[in-house]
Amino acid sequence: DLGYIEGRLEGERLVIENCCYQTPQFRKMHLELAKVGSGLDILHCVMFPRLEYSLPLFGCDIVAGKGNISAAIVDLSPTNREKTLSKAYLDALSSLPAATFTQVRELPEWADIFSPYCLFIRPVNSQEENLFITRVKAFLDIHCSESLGISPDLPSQQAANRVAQEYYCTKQQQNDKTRRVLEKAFGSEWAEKYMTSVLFDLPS
Ligand code: BLA
Repeated sequence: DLGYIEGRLEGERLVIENCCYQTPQFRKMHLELAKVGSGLDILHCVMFPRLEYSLPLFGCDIVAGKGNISAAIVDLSPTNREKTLSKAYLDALSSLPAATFTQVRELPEWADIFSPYCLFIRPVNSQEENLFITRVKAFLDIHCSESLGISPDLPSQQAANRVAQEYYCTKQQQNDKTRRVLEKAFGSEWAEKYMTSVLFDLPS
């Protein structure tokens, strides 16, 4: 019942649309579009690997105000026992062409879940917006080709993957900027439930 959600935020309409997909490697591929009135659009995407695979977690958030993007973030975040990306990912990511942006944003305190390849920027023109999208596509190309070639882990590794995904979710739930938007429109209880059971949940 969460495919289409409507609430009110400071007199403006908040509309959330959700799509979820699954594959053999991914438990949940979540794409969300949130629109607050006509002035704020948020695109949110997270791919949760199944615990049988020591794959990183792809995450991307784009926050756009009237006419400009204030935040664009993308990462392949390590969610394995070692909390590091595998050599294959590191090799592929380090081989990407350099991408430089005018305004690199500082990550908040809770953000120790991200990899050294995390990109968090405010694009200053359409050229930088396109460069960001090119980067997202490159991350996804790497992620898809690595995911297709991977075999399931031993059970001991799977337990570690769960711990790492739990840690990732706990940290993302500390994002007060996301929480505030949801709280203002739907109340704090609803926001808590949404952040823990829809945005950043784990398999039971
Ligand atoms: C920031 N997230 C934000 C901001 C808003 C939201 C309004 C502030 C933008 C700014 O500072 O310019 C809101 N994001 C939302 C809402 C949803 C959402 C309502 O996803 C509803 C689904 N956030 C993620 C994921 C990542 C992420 C997957 O959901 C990273 C992969 C990151 N968002 C993220 C970070 C910030 C942010 C790091 C900046 C937080 C800060 O500066 O404190």
